[in-house]
Amino acid sequence: MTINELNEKFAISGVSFFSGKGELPMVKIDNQYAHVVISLYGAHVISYQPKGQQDVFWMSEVSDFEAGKPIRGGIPVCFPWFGPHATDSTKPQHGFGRLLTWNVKEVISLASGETQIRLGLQSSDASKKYWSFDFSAEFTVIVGSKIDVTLSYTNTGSETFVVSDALHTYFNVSDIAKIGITGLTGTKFYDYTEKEVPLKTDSLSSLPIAKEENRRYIDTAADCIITDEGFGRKIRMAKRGSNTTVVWNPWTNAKNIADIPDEGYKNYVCVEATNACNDLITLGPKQSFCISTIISVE
Ligand code: TA6
Repeated sequence: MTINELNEKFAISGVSFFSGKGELPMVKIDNQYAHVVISLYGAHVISYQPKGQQDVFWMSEVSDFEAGKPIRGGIPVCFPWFGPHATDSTKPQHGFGRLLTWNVKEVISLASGETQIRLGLQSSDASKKYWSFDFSAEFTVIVGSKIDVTLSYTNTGSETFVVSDALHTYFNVSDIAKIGITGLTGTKFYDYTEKEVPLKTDSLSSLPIAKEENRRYIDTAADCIITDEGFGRKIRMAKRGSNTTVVWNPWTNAKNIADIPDEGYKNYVCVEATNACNDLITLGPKQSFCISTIISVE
């Protein structure tokens, strides 16, 4: 659909579609609570700015905005696998959900004054280049004093499939030297900064980002709180349908990542609602699953 057609069919008060960076179709939502921008390419939340606040999400100023490449920052959707493909290294890291354009299903204003948008993605020739299965996925965002983001997917075929997934959120922070992450004390994690990926237990009361971190915490549904002394705020990341939480910051390895400025790692941390490791999702025909992240500023 063209931008005009999207606006004719789905625009409501405070919600409009536009051609964003790289001419990617995007939607902006303004209501009494917040300003949000979502790219239909990747079903990718680019910005969430609650009234009177800095953006909650970090976006790389050198991100690609180009079909076939992921957007760096905001909330990339990792589906139907998280990380490298299990058996085929030619397949894209983190699946193809972030590499295809999703269609708009519905935009509504809720009685609470919140705005809800639903996007959809079905299996197609494009998805079958990466994954042979039949599926239908939905991406729902509710914009209010919290942003509530849900990825749901259904097996619409006749074969069982196994999925790992993530809502791979990049949080905008004043300076990583001024933050601490709580909620994971005593939780076991695989440390992906070490070649052998050892299983460790987090013994810290608050996790600082003072070196490269790539932790996959297992068996946890707990909220995480990022306390940011520089911005004088706490960001809460709650979740549903996720038993793995990933914390990632590349530290100075950012200089080897083309779409992150060399010093860009100082202004974000990823805290991700994930299903990975021992927490894979197996869906038989007609079965569905949902993962959500619910983010607010306190
Ligand atoms: O969630 C952490 C992670 O899996 C890291 O290993 C790192 O590679 C990151 O995601 C970013 O992945 P991307 O493909 O977006 O560069």
